[in-house]
Formats: sequence, structure tokens, C-alpha cells
Amino acid sequence: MSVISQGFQGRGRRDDRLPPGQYETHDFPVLSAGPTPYISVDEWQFTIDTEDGARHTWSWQDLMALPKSTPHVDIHCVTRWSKFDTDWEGVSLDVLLEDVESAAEYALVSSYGGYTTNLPLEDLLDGKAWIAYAFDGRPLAPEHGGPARLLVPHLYFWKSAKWVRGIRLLDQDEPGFWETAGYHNYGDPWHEQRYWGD
Ligand SMILES: Nc1nc2c(c(=O)[nH]1)N[C@H]1C(S)=C(S)[C@@H](COP(=O)(O)O)O[C@H]1N2
Ligand SMILES: [Mo]
Repeated sequence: MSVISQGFQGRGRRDDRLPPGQYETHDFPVLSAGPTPYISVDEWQFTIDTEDGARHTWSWQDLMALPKSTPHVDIHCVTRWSKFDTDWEGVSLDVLLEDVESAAEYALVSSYGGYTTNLPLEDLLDGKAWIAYAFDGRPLAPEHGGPARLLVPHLYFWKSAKWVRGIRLLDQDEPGFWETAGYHNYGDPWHEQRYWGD
């Protein structure tokens, strides 16, 4: 089988779309490490801080004024469920990072409520990640991360921080909440990178 078919969404046999050790579910399970924070769109803010200390801030209105994307993707949770053909609406990180000057290689994403997760900056670029605010044509429910969450479907779903509030761009990698607790630092579902040492 060619490598190309793996990431190819919406085509091919379903087996080809299921990463190793995963099963398909039609539910949308809720996985949260703590209570759901309720953030109104009036108080919601999203910031990107660069390694030089520059801060870029977007209000909800700012976010809504940006060009939107409608990613159609499969998602994979490290607890082994995968969900095919999920439909989202959001703003690509390419758009948000367009005017951000940075030579950083790493990103540390943080959420309202205190959750954090880390990934290489390049995994947020080139159409691979979004700030998503709608699911299935409706505003994103609070338990799924509303008003807005990170969506980075090519990595295990713990990287898709719910209730996202900001991203710090860093010269040096800094592990987030689950990464510190023993989850894999990168988390590629196709290589079954679940825990340290995988
Ligand atoms: N802020 C925050 N984001 C989070 C989590 C969390 O506990 N807090 N859990 C992660 C995990 S482990 C998964 S599998 C997905 C679950 O998203 P869902 O509840 O919408 O299915 O959110 C991820 N993002
Ligand atoms: Mo998860």
C-alpha cells in the first residue's frame, strides 16, 4: 500500500483510514481532564505570543472576520476511538500566523481552564490545523471545546486543545499536560505514538 492513501480522506476502504490499534465509532465521546469552562464569545480572546515577546490578539469578532475553512477530516483519540468524516468550520492557522514574524520551531497551546499541549510549529502550518468554532453546521458545543478549539486531526486528538486561548511560539520544546504525564511528545496515530517510548 502506498503512503499516499493513508492520509487520503473520504476515499478508499475504511480499513485504510483506520490507524493501527483503533476502532471506528459513530458517537462523539467527550474527553476532558477537568470541568468544562464556559467562555462567552464576548470575553473570548485568542493570542499568539512569539519567542521575541510580541503578542498578537484576536477577539471573537476578529476571528469571524477572517476567511473560513470547512475541514472534512477523520479524528483519532489515543483511547482508541476514531471518527470518520467529521465536518468543521474554522480559521486556518495559516491565516492566523500569516502576519506573525517568528523563527520558532515549537508551539505550546493553552486553553481556558489550564490545559496545555505542545507540537512542532510546522504541524500547525500548510493546511493541517484550524481554530474550529463549528461542528456539523452548528456552533461548537461547550463540552467539545466551544466557543473554539484547536483542530489538528493528523495527530492524536489530545493535541486538539478545547477552549483554546492561545499559542506560545518557542525556540525550545515544552511538553504540555498529557505529554508531561507520559503521553508521546508527538502523537502520530499512524505510527501508534501513544506513550513515551512508542
Ligand atoms: N482543554 C482541553 N482540551 C482537550 C482535552 C482536555 O481535557 N482539555 N482533552 C483532549 C483529549 S484527550 C481528547 S481525546 C479530545 C477530546 O475532544 P472531544 O471531547 O471533543 O471528543 O480533546 C482534547 N483536548
Ligand atoms: Mo484523548
